Amino acid sequence: MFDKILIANRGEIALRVLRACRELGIQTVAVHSTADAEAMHVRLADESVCIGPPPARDSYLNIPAIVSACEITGAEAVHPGYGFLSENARFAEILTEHGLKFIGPSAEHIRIMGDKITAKLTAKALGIPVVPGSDGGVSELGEARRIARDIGYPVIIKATAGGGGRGMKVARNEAELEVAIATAQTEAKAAFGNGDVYLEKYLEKPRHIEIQVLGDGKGNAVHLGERDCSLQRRHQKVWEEALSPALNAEQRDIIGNRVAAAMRELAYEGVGTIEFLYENGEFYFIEMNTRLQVEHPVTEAITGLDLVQEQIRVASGAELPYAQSDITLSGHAIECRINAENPTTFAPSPGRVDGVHFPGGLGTRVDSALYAGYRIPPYYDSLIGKLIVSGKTRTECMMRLKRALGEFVVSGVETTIPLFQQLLAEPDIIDGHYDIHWLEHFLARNA
Ligand code: MV4
Repeated sequence: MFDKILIANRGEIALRVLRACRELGIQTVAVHSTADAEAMHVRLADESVCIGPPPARDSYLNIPAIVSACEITGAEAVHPGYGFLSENARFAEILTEHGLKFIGPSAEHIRIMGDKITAKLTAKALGIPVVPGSDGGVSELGEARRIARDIGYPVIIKATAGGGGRGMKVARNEAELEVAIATAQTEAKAAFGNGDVYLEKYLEKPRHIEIQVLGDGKGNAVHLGERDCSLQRRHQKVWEEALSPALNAEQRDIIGNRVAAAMRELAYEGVGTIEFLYENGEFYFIEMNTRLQVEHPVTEAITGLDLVQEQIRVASGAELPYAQSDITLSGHAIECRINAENPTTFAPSPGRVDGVHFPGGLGTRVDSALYAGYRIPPYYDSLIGKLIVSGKTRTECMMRLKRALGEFVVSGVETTIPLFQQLLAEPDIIDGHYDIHWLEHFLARNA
């Protein structure tokens, strides 16, 4: 096991990783920008190193500064958290070249999944169901027309370097196809420096269901059930739950076992998430995330596993000590992402947090780096905390969530807490009847 880990992140996820390290008896090194000198992750770590000025490109994305911080402190491994360098294959390689361990999958696996065309071809070859479309990129209109006629309109054009919803265009008929492809290529080239695009059947009202996996890089892998992340605004998840209200145990076993078998074949190391669109009882692979995700706590709640400790154990060379049959998925969990934003306009609301009170009690978890007097800097994302409730049933979770939101106090800045109180009064939310467009429609209705 490692003696010392450097945490290359900030905010709630830096605390999350720090807690896992401490429970494993591992020393922690925090890194921070000058804007984060007073941040909670710096206060709680055993040591800290300032790695640059406020803009992330000069600090949390500054690879030479992070490698130097490892060398200065004697850290043996780096946990990247999510965002920032967590899916940067070059970063993983550079750490390896310096004799440091990247806590996560191999650079090769990060690279494969980072290119959406390669990811989809890989998934298909591994027996994972994918959205019908071009097998590979499309560069010329005639080819695109043939594929679109074959799979049927509407179709969607996506950038291979995209992901997270950027660089997508829908064409509802052949007349719209030419412009959609040209626009997607131009936008992809400008945004990512790679204009390659591919084509898929456009699914009108799917749910976003993702499967959590964990592998040891030695051919052992398990799935840990799914999360339903359909409630999103502008491709930002707002509410996540495990398990999905839309699936039954048989559907879960079939897709879960497929995915776990694929990860064994890849000899995947670390945690990962296979994202699917789910419509009319069918799963369609769209992307794989090769990092720990924001919403991992709902999976922890239904499995009893500490996913960050598991990441660290497999990174240190341990084999998975359990098989799929040892994993039990029990109860229900819901996560609300709380942002420092106006709950109606979603305008960021940085500034001084005058006071905080976190809810507590059975089945209530708050992951947050806030404290009274903390100044939320304007340079980073606006996530200030996650409320995770768990219970025996979804109904119990909904009551617990309402109770916990009522206790939650953050004064001095605006937060999205009132949005969740509104959502809890919606029959569709109460019944679990929502798709990927539900939240945007709700917000448009209530604007
Ligand atoms: C789609 C789709 C419909 N059909 N692909 C958006 C983010 C990216 N990860 C994939 N996305 C979508 N891909 C096909 N073939 C609709 C979306 C989509 C979406 C997906 C998940 C959650 C929210 C979404 C909101 C709008 C569009």
